[in-house]
Amino acid sequence: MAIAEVRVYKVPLETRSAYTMSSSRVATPESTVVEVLDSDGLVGYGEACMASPQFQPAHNGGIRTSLEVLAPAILGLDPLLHTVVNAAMDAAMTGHAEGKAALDIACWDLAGKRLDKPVVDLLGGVHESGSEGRVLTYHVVGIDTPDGAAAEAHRLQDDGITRLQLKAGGRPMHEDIASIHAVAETLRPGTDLAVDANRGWSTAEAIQVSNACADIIMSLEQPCATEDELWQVKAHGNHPIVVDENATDLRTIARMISTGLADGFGLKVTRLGGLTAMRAVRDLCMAARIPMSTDDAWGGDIIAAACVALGATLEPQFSRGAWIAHPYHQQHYDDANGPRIEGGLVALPAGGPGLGLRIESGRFGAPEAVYR
Ligand code: 0XW
Ligand code: MG
Repeated sequence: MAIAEVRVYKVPLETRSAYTMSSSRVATPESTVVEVLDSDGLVGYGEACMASPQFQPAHNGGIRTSLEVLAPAILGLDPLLHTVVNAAMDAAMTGHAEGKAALDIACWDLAGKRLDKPVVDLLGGVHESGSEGRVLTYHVVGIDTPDGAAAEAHRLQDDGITRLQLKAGGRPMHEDIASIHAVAETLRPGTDLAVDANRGWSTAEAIQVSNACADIIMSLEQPCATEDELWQVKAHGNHPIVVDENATDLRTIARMISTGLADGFGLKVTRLGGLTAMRAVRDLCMAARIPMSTDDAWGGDIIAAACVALGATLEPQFSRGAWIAHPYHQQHYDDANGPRIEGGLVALPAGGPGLGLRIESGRFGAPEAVYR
């Protein structure tokens, strides 16, 4: 069976609760959903969605525009041949990992449906010490006052969350330090804290924050904008470094591991180019015993299902969690099976083979573009 048609949809995901990062406040990102149909009419779903134009060098309108080149490049190919599909996309266009990721994820969904297998099994299967396919997640505590951040941290831990990511940066450093201490005082045994500045601090600020919080067990996620700056913080700070926005590809990630810069990664499926590319990164991180997350910038049930499927294959000791945007937009493409957080975990969608979602035809309205 060959890829016969690609349909592209624009899906607004209105943020229902405030979501602030050092660089931006998330409003209503417009997700890109793709349907990839094979010659039998079987449909695979993929998705890519940026939270804001500032988070990383990608833009939701640009993702849909990149598909003008990428979609025709995969027509006629066998969607099970992931290496062939990705090679064709790379030959057609340099970069634009997010558009490639949407098509790659759709091919994994289509392959699972064709083989009557869940994507998690095609990726290697649920790790034997996992929680029966329920995957650890982490939850964000947005930029807020110390009292507000502490109250949210308490609420989330009451709900069973054991991984907190506190946003920081974009404001006077002393405000960040106060919020970090306030949240740290709420931490219960077993709750892990990452402080994520999303590139927002200077090296001096990051080092001063780390020194002011030297007694707090936490990690610093992407404190500064560049790899060189992360090295400075690594050398003069007191906390493990988690690399997110700078972790753009396998070669870079391999270097960050071999040189000892990264103590962990915040990895985005679409920034790496999809499940095919992220599977290789997963294997490297597991072999190197470096914890990683399996998440994305934003998005709906499709990208969430892809993140959870990959997250379920991680050795739990090295899983930083699979983050999903659902708590912030509260929308589902599949009301019954769409991923949601319960007790700090996310269950694998149980709607059937592939990503496990059952999405009704016409769910996304009229396509923005059709390639056949
Ligand atoms: C928390 N996320 C996965 C969602 C936001 O887009 C930012 C990102 C992160 O880890 O920085
Ligand atoms: Mg991050």
